[in-house]
Amino acid sequence: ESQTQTSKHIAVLAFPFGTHAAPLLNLVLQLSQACPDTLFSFLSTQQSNSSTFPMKLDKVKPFDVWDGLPEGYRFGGNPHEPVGYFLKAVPGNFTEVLDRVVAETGKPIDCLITDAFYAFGADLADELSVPWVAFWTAGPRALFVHADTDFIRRHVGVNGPQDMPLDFLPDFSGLRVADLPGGITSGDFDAPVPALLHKMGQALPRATAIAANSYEDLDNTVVNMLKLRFSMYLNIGPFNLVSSSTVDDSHGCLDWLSKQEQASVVYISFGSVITPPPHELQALSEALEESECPFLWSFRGDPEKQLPSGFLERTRPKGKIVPWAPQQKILEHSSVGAFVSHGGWNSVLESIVGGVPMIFRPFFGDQTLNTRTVEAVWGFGLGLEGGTLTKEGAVKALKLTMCSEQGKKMRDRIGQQKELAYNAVKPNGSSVENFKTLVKVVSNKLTL
Ligand code: U2F
Repeated sequence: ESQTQTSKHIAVLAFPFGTHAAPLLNLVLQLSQACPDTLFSFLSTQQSNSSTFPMKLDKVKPFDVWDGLPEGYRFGGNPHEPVGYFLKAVPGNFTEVLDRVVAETGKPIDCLITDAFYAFGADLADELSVPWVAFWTAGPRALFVHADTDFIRRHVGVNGPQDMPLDFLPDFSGLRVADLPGGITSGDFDAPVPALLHKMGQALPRATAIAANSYEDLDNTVVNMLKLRFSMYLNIGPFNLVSSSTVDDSHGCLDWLSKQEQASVVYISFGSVITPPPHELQALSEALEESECPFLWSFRGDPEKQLPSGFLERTRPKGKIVPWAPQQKILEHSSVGAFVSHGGWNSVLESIVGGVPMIFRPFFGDQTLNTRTVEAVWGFGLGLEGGTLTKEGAVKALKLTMCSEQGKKMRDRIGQQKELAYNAVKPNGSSVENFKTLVKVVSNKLTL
């Protein structure tokens, strides 16, 4: 049995919503390759494990924890609700399973890796006397505003002016209070996720190391501030360049793309959590028809029911709508000219690696921050006028991105950023070197 050959045991606690568990598992698979003598126990909910675990793995074992849902619970459409229930069940649901895993394997835990969301990782690691590695799945700038929430709140004031520039933070002058995630200066501070993130910001200085899915040259000023705040902040991404995932193209997206002209197609996806409201779906559909761009849409839901009547028939020659798409490969395809997205961090990184300018309709969390950062700091994407999808706003953004001088500039800038991303993962690149340091941390071989 492989377990008898492994000398170390690392426990991994995942956040089972959005695109969190998948990149964490990705990190664990990379670590498992680098530490063949280590057994990894990966704890998440049954639903999350069943969708993220690719196959039975020898040294990385999934364990299901309670999802916290009340008996007979039925999902009513609000994606934040199951998150709220789950957060009431932590950390008890995790520690219960951890105790069982240790008892069953006879292997005490040598290191704790958690989603950075879990501030309780600090106390848990102390109790176990092991290093705590926190994995941050979003961008450096979002981490920074959570780490500095108290300072920002004092400076802006609770419910302070939304249009106030954030120029009191280095390299934030292009951003405003309105671009911050909810729960930092306004909103319900006691709601489950804002409370969680506030605690996270306070606990993370206790982490032995923080690993993030980003790279040194992206948002470098902010990265340098994070390095001052934390004992060890390590960018080890972008993961879409360091891992090889299998491509599921059962809907023939890549074939379809290869029949389209260079940089002519608009790719649309709002990530794994969100579907825009009906009137915005209508507005985007009308804008696509008016702009006459070919489009590929990864659509969560039922397009027949949710898109305007006749739209599917009328756009069939130019458009392709699928329930799930091989997004990374699509964004790397030369036929794609723009990406309409919600601004999730994984999507931003994948668009950079594809060299595709973005148009954003942000919904929650870090998405508004990502939107403004790409638009105002990095200059390779656009927010929509008024922040939501209207026909006029979307037509304007599509025209600007696909066929204007400014669009060409955005493409040039993102092309340069793409090169920096590739450099980070070359042999001796910054992410590769940071990963080697992380391996030392998790195998307790670091001499500080
Ligand atoms: C949460 O993000 P989401 O899961 O909503 O969005 P992304 O971070 O952009 O990740 C979506 C992933 O799903 C993939 C896509 C990304 O890797 O390639 N995908 C796909 O393969 N095929 C499809 O048809 C559609 C998507 C949260 F909402 C964000 O605010 C956070 O930034 C993010 C990370 O913490 O998690």
